[in-house]
Amino acid sequence: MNLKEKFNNDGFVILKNVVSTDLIEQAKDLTEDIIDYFDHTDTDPFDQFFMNHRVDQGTLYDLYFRHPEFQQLATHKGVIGALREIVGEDFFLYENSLVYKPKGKKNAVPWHQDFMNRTDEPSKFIIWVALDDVTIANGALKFIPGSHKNGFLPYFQVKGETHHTRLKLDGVDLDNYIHGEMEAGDVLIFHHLVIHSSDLVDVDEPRRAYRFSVQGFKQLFSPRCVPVVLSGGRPKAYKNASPRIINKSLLKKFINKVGNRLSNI
Ligand SMILES: O=C(O)CCC(=O)C(=O)O
Repeated sequence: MNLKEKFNNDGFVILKNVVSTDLIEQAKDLTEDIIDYFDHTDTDPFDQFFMNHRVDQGTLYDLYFRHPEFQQLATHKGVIGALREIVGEDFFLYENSLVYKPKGKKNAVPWHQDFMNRTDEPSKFIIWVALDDVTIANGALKFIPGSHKNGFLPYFQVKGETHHTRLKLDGVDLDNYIHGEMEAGDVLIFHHLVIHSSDLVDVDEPRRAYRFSVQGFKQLFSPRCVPVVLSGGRPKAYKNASPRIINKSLLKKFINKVGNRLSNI
């Protein structure tokens, strides 16, 4: 099976040894600084543009725009090459964050699909660049292979949590999961509809992954900031692209966002 066939079959693939140790060490060092800084303050100089980091829940947001070190990971030749095989030539950065499991906190992530409340948007492809070895002990993701083929499933939301959208479990077969174990520098790519979760852990070994999602040109909308083209984007792709907000719920979200920005000026 080639990469695309394996991805289509399972809903995820892990690529070994893609990103060099230098780039991984650089990102880890920076991550330590960011967490240390935001452990001691609520003041974020970028807060009118980006989501606030949640060091209590292990999510640092919008690092691509804040730190060139993470741009190097998202635009890495090996990562973009693999994505081209799976997604096609033209895609842009939809959103990005860094996910880890703070010790001593409620760090389990219950079963879910990503973007479960965005049923009217095109498919997204989520990429994890492992900064540490990701093991069962430190909280590897668990996947139900092939579950992306069943489309969006019913969900409920828990307010205030970073991973707020959760799968309603009735009738969902969760027995045959696989752990996505990785070594630092490996890259995981998964479909946003594949069912996944991770367990509560309480170990000293960190599990940090730079996580970003991409979307094809079918709908040029990014929930924060602007669509940053990561691959292709030559005018021949424009015929597939809708630069407009094409449905009412997106239009409402967009108007609210602009309204909030204006009222803060
Ligand atoms: O950090 C975790 O364990 C879960 C992250 C997750 O669900 C995701 O990357 O989509």
